[in-house]
Amino acid sequence: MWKGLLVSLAIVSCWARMEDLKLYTTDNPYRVSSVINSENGFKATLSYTGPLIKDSVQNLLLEVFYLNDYSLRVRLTDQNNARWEVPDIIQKTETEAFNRQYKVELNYDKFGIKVTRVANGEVLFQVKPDSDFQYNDRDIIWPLEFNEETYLYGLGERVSNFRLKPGVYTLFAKDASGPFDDGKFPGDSLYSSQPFYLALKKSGYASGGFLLNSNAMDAYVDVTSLKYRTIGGVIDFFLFTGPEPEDVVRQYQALIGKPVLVPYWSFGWHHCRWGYKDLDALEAVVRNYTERGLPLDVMWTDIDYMQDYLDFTVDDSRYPPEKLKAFIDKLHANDQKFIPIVDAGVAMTDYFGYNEGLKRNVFISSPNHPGPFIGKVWPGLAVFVDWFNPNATQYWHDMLDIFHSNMEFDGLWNDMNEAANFCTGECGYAPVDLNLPYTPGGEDLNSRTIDLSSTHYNNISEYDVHNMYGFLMAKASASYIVERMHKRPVVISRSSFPGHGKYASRWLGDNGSTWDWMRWSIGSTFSFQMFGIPLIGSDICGFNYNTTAELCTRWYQLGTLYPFARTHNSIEAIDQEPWSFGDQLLRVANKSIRLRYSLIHFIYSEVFKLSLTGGTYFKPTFFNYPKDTLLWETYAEDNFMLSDKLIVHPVLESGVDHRLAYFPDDLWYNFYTGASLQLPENRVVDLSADIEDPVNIHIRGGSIIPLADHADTAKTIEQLRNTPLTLLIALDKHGQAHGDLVVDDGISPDTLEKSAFNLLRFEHSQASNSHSKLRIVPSGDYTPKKGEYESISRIVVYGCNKAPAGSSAGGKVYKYSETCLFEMNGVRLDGETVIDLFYKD
Ligand code: MIG
Repeated sequence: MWKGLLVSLAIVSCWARMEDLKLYTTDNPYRVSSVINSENGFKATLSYTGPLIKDSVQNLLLEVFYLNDYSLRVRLTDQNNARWEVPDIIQKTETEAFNRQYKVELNYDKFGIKVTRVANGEVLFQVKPDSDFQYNDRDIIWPLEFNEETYLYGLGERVSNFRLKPGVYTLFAKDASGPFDDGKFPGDSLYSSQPFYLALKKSGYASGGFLLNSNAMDAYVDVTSLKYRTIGGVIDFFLFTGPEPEDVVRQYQALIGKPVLVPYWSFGWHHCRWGYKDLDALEAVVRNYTERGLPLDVMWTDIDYMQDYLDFTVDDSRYPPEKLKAFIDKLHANDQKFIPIVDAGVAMTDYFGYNEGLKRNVFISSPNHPGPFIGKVWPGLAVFVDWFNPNATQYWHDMLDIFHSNMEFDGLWNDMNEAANFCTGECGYAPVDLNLPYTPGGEDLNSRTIDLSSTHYNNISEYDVHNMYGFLMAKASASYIVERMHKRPVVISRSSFPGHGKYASRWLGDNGSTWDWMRWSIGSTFSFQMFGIPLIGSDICGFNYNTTAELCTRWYQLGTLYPFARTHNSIEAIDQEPWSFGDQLLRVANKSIRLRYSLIHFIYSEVFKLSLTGGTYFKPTFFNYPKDTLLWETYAEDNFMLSDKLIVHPVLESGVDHRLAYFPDDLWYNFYTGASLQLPENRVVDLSADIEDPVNIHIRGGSIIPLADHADTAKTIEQLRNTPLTLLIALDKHGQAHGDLVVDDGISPDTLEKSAFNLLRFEHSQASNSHSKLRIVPSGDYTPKKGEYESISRIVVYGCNKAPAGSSAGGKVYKYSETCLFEMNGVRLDGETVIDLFYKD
């Protein structure tokens, strides 16, 4: 019996009637009682009435909170005993709903809950009274039914199609390199647990859900349903009503925290490889970049630099301190940055990192003996920081201080933080038998990680918090950069958990140098955009196995458009530096990096805005066209959009010089030439894609994009802060267009709190047949330094079918087929400005 709580006030009185109705037997043994309604939700007790199962929680407290008009929280906790709950992730939520977009109904007999969308009555999810809902101590099932075909996305981390096909997906952080996950039983684990999903129905309406739970779990995806099965914690479930995919993502990120503001330089070009065995090798790479006229923003170093793989140490013989200092000083003098790796495992050997941690008692405790848990990683035996210990962050910061005094890094790379362990459980001991009623992923959960029976501060069990290790390590690393270096954090971590993006970033881990892996990187990038980690990308040219000239060349064309653009390579693979395969790769790499450079203000501005509003930057095209069902699957992952302005169709296969490209119904211009695209009826266009040509990009009519002048000669993106801008205006069919530019110092950590940025809004509209106006509306409090973002050099108009006559800024005008060019006499970008553009009638 479904009963709407909105209309029901006399809830408690219904209960008597329910008493008589315990007739049908279902798999769900919980019965509802004591419902108490309140303005912002309701509470009830669920009592277990099933057969005697020793693990079943007897009395559950159900709490439903109407967080706001679009978000709902459903909590189920043990009324009698405390259970593990994930701390400190959820941001303060309003709990104020005036115009709720959802309706909640509770089934009064057997427990059941149904949430529908007010706008069209569709079921957002329901837990049916006859479902296999179950709440046993170490085996909880939260079965969501969607009632009609529903496409599901998210539920990371994995390498898979963006849309999750029916199957089982495991959420348990693990150092596993792929393979491609098609949902076959038992599920596969990867570096992170991200229990958020996006659901899309044929109506074109999207919703989302998030299970706040850090235990190992499986997610069973089916055509019309999703079932979470977790081995502990509580059910703390959040629903987001959208209705568009981008709305769902924003609602989710408002809950877990919007992305941290990262520095301008982090959008530059990053170079990395494992196996540069000494400082000479690093120097040679930087020299090669300079000598070959290639831009380089950030140089990285992998574990090679460490002394015996000891965290916070530098091998003095191979990286002599004075030469190393000079090397980093020179990078900094050239506006370049330096990022070293720091691994999770602290070597268990007589040195300051280990001794100091022992003294402060900040390591995870062994289940087998007094003292720290002992695993094995690169340095040999190793121990692991217990991030729940209140002294852990201070310890970590103090160690990083020592490290920073030897190697003046600008950002940090956190690896092996799932946490990875070369032993299964504790080295030298048999893993403690978990004796689980159900094992997510089907394989012993102690395999190659910290024994789940190990303990943290306050007796917190590794069993409950395993999935949070990487997130907490990255958070502590990020707070070092903010608190002790007073800069915005760049922490590129391998593992993550919901809330990670509020502090740190990610790369996609060990991929392979294959065409498949390059293609899969697109869907994985989409997923992390939803998870709230915009600064993300995969190893360009591929990590494992040998790349080829052609693959690497195509990967530059794609990868230089990732939000985070870094080439990285395994120690075992052949060289893949941009000069390793002859002139063609070198030329294309250079052109591709410089294309990114020309877009740098657009990239920075769009990602910056996500820290204000949440949302995605590098996104599936259907996020902008949610009703176009062909984009959901057929054309889901062979193209992407940058914000809502650029669509990209990269080449993802070998041996071709053109590709078919599907376009959603809109006005599109070739980004490079301004030629408007003539769409056939099926809107599939055969685009030429010679390997020497820049990647196919089209700009949507209605967009304004600021382009950096001198991108073709700059050595770093830092230089492009001080060059003029060209405004690219692509007209929609009404002659309108708009876009944004964020101007700030690009580095201060407190920019948002101080509102020390200027968000310039460009608005183009038609005043008459022969006259249009470009309005530049600034908002915010940043005063540019001299020369910074000073002026507009040119305005280029795509879709301009008249001859230009002049502008209020003076300067010459030109007409090239469908485009017009207005030279500006250094229009300044500081105050509110209107530029008039005139055309011959
Ligand atoms: O066990 O530091 O994913 O990027 O180059 C391998 C060496 C350890 C794994 C990382 C990879 C890195 C490598 N690391």
